[in-house]
Amino acid sequence: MGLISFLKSKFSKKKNDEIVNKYNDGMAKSRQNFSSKLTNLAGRYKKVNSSYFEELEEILIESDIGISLAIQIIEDVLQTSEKEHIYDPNEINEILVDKMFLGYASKGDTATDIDFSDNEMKVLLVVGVNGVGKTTTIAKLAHRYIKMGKKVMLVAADTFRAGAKEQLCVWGERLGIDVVYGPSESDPASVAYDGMKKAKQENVDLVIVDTAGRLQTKANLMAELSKIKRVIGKEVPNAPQETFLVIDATTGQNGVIQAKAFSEVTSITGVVITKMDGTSKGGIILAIRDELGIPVRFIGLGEKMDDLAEFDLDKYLYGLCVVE
Ligand SMILES: Nc1nc2c(ncn2[C@@H]2O[C@H](COP(=O)(O)OP(=O)(O)OP(=O)(O)O)[C@@H](O)[C@H]2O)c(=O)[nH]1
Ligand SMILES: [Mg+2]
Repeated sequence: MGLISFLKSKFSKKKNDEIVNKYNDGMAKSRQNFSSKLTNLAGRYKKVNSSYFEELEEILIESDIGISLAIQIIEDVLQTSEKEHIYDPNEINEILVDKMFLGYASKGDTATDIDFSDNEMKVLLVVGVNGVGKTTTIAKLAHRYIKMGKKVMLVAADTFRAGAKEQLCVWGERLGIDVVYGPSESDPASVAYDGMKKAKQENVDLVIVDTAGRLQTKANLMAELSKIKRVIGKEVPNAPQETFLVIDATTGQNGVIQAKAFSEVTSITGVVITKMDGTSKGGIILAIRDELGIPVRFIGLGEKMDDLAEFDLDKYLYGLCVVE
């Protein structure tokens, strides 16, 4: 059984599953774009040939899957087609989704959630360029872990943008949790230091540190991240255990460039892709995974507090490829 059939049988029974529906709603634009192109292509050919594969490759590239992964996937599909004598376009499209699955899954670790099993305080540092959705994602993550019964604290280490700490404080109030902040334009590392001190005193389970949006091309701002990290590590052993890079799905291949630049200056343990609901090119997740191997941990599927889901490859591919 191909993956599409498997996903259909896995998820069609789950019409009332909140998370499956969230993926499906949030990925509607991408699905509309990607699967309608596949259906249209399959409808125009009785039997696949080299121009079919060229068009198929074009569809992958247009979906932001990335050129090198698109080429690799098409080569894999071609090989299977020849080896197993499969030339029916619909069957080829099924094989395509299998290969997309492998394109992600074969790149290593797929761990998603933060591991609280050792009962040590966890520190999560959130980084990314301006306006990608860092602060909103922090609020969504805090909401998620509060619901799981964790004690969460926020630290406003974005001392740069006017209104940044106020924005985080508004979220803190809504969530009913403490936010540690310092004076405007103070050193973000010193706010991080105060945050760690307070978090230890208060015995929190998870501290989430918000940072200023920084362009990957600004060396001094990128160096500042290392300083924030060092200070956190001095106060809390092994921290930050997690550093999430937030990437806006609507920025396309630029997201891959950002991911490369950030991972060169600091170790990233996970990527959060936001605004999946705002793009019709949902393939960006596969491109980032292909280029960097870093697992996508969460995806943002809307602006509300609940519009965040743990990344799940099956649900993602179902949301992207399957029309029922
Ligand atoms: N549609 C949609 N909008 C989102 C999502 N995540 C964030 N946003 C919106 O993106 C905008 C920017 O979000 P912020 O959280 O302020 O972004 P930021 O990265 O903290 O921005 P800076 O601190 O200025 O660098 C806001 O209008 C959010 O509501 C998402 O998953 N979907
Ligand atoms: Mg922010």
